[in-house]
Order: sequence, then structure tokens, then C-alpha cells
Amino acid sequence: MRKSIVLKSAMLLVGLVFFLSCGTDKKKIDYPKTDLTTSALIPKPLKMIATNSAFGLDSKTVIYTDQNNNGFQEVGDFLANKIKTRLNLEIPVNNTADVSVERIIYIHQTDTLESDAPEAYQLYIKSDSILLNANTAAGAFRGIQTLRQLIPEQSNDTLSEQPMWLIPTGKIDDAPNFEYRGAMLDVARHFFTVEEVKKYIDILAYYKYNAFHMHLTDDQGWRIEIKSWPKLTEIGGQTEVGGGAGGFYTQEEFKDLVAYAAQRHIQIIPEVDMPGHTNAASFSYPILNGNGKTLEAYTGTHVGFSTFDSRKDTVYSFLDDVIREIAAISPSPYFHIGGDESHATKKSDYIHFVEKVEKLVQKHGKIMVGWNEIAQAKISPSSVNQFWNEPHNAIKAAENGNKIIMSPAKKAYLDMQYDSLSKHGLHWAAYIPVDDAYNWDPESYVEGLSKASILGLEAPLWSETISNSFELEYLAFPRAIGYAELAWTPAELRDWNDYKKRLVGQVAYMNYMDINFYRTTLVNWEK
Ligand code: TNX
Repeated sequence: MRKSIVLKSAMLLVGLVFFLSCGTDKKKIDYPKTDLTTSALIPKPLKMIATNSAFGLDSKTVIYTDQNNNGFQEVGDFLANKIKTRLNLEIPVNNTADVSVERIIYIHQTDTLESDAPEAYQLYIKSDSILLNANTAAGAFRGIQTLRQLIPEQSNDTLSEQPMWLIPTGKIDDAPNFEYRGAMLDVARHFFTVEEVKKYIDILAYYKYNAFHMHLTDDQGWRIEIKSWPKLTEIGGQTEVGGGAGGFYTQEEFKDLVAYAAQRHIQIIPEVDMPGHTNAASFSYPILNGNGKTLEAYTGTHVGFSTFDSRKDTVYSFLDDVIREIAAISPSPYFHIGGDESHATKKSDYIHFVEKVEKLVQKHGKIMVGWNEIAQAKISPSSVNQFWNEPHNAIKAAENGNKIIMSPAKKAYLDMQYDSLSKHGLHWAAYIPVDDAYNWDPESYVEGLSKASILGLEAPLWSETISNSFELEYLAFPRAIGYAELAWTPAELRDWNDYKKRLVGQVAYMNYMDINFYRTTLVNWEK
């Protein structure tokens, strides 16, 4: 079966190449000299070789993909779609009807790459063809982001009768350093609409992120519909920091977000934060409350005052329902239980709670993820620990066999201000200017933590001080672009001065996407 698919693809390719070489009216184009290795690619690929000519992307270009129901066709469609909206250029996908074809982009499944990482890819860019090889559709998808970044803003209108965008020729061999490359958005402190979330996901995809963690609940709001406990959103969804209207996602809307992300080969990891950070839940259903105090809606920014009653069976019946309903609409293998800053929960209650909730998460077929405090409990080695502030808990978790997601607040928190003049953000962990955000190594940040224990990197964006895309983007960009490189590119290939230049190369995209990025003076944006 497999062999016949490979054979079919190979024959198609041979046919295409033959077809191209037979084109009688094919013009020889005198491409200008290029240098692939100086392209403004972020994350920087593992290996690049320049062959100094160009591929002319124009209306005589077509995309072909494997058509074996393996997701490659969708990747081709995605590329064609982006080319259409960005360049106003219509490129057919897997449609051989048009005989004036002169150049092809062929997106091909192969098992012959140097790397067997699912997201590895290889790009051969020649004058009349681009061959993108990948192990999986996810790899092909990462590869087309590289290709998108290679398409210049301006077309060259002198080389042919129609506009032509020149892509430098050469070879790229690429694979990610970490399998988990995430960003988190807190939609609980302030609500973000489906459209706002989609815009963020779209930008993250361009920089090869593959995980989007949604902090769906906190003291100030509950943002996901739970059909068996409707007051969570009827009451708990109606508040946010500062007294605004809040909001929530229906399960249909959440599924829509999951599908949108999946189309970009990004998984959405849902987080229900507990046993602390639960005022909105307990205010909706007071039976859950464990802090003994009178409940009120909370619209401030303090943490650590709320807790579920970890000794009450009802709490676990409730969580069984919540986790079941979310797990049913969430294809990610992970379910995040929060577990941070439970200052109002007695330590013994906290441990009891985490151990019981881990069982519920597993019962619904998911791997538990929690903030670094969960290492205090006795949890299974398969669970994942997200390091934010306590290295000893990350080390303890690693010793227990847990994988670690690196999110050190002092380096990776997107809600930290750039400096004391920053319009939005907090600074309890640090000020994080754009160079500091880039100049550290997730692999050696926690002494004694080996690479084998690190699942990857995640950049959290807490939303106490931001409430819309404009403010979100001010904090996230350009730093989130740097974190994409820290997660993808190995340390020995990273260099701030080189990165800075490539970051300037992102301005065209950021302007096109209308991203309100922070114009740090550390970077010469004018160049
Ligand atoms: C700490 S980091 C928190 C959040 C806040 C954030 C603000 C973590 C696991 N908990 O509740 O929003 O600081 O920077």
C-alpha cells in the first residue's frame, strides 16, 4: 500500500518534470543573483545552501501535492490561499487543466529526510520548481511558512509580462529543536473574541508555533460553556478585570477555534485553573467554595484568595463533568489544570486535590499539565510540569519523570513590561526588553535540568492589563517572534545581532497583518 503511494507520487513528479521540460513556449528568464542564506527567516532554519538564482512565482506557477488523504492537499490549499490574499495571485492546486504552466511547487510526503521529526521538512528551490519534502503534513505546513517568508513584498515587473515574485534558490534542511512550541493567552482576566484569538493564532502559525494554551478560567471570569453547569457562563462569564462585560465561548465556538488552529497544525490546550483562581466558578456555584468567605464577583487583579473545597465530593463530581465536556471537544492530548498560586488551600488539601484531579484527567483520556506547584503532589510520570517560578519544583518533576514546559516568568512572560515606560504589562518578575527576551537558553536556564526532560517552550500572556488585539499585540510582538526562534532553532545558531536584522525583515508582514508591535529602540526598524 505504502509502496504504491510512493510510486504514484514519484510517477506524478516524473510526469510533471517531463511536462515542464517539454513546454515549447517556455522562456528562458535571466534571473538576478540572490542569496538564500541572507533571507530574513524566523525561526532560522538548521541548514541553508544558496544557489544564487531565483524561482519566479507568477500566474504560470501551479501547486501540486500528494493526494493520498494525508493532509498534504490542505497544506497546498493553505499556501494558495495565502498567496491569493497577499499577492492577489491565483495559483491552482492539483489542477492540470491549464497548459501554460511553467513552474511548479510540489509538496510531497517522503520518508527519506535526515530527520524523522514529524515537523522536519526540506525545501529544494530551483529556477523552475520548488520541491517541499516532509514526513507529515505538519512538516509540510512548517515548510510553507518558510516559503511564505521568502516571498518578497514587491514583484519584479520587468522579467515577464505579468508580475513575478522572486524567491531565492537553494536548499533548506530544517527541523525543530523542541517538539512543543507554545503561546498562552489568558482570556479570563479579560475576554478576547473568537476573531481576536484567531488573528493571534494566525500570526503564531507564521512563526511555526504548534501549541496554543488557553487560560479559560480564573477569579475574574469563566469563559467556556459547560452544558451540565450552565451558571458558570451565565454568571461567571459576565465579569472581567475592571468591571467590563466579560464573555465566553460556546462549545461550538470553541470547536471552531480548535479547527482553525488545527488547520494551522496548532493544538489548543485548554486550561481550567484550580483549586485556586476559582472565584468565578464558586460565585456561580457556591457549593464549590472552600475559603469560607462570602462570595462576590471579582474584578480586581489580586491572586491567591480563592479555593475549591478539596474535601467535598461535589467538587469532584463537578470537575468530572467539566473535564468530560471539555475533553470531548478538545483533540489535544493535554488538559491543563492550572494548580498555581493556591495560597488559600492548605498544602495537604492541595496535594489531595491535584492527585484526585489527575485521575479525572486521565479517566477522560488526557495527559495532565499543571503549573510548577503540582510537583508537590505524587503524580504519574506521564503528566507535564510547566515551569514558571520555582526551579526546585521543575527539578523535582523531572526526577519524577515528568516532562517540563519552560515558561520562566523572568524571561518568557509576554505580560512583563519592556521597561518602566511600557504602556501595558506588569513587572513583578522583571522588565523584559526585546533583547533580554531573546538572549537566554531554555535548555540551560534551570541548572540541573537536562534537555531530555524539556518538552519545549511556552510564552504566556496574562491579561490583567490588556483587553483587545491592539494591546495584546503591543506586549506579544516582537517578543513572541523571538520565542519562536528559541523554541525552534538550536542555541548554537542563534545570535542577537543576526536576529535583529531578520526581525527588521518582519516589518512588512507585521504591517500587512496590521500588528501593533512595540517599536523598541534596540532595533533599527528604518533599515
Ligand atoms: C502569576 S504565572 C500568575 C497569574 C498572573 C501572572 C501575572 C502563574 C502561573 N500565575 O495568575 O496573571 O502572574 O504576571
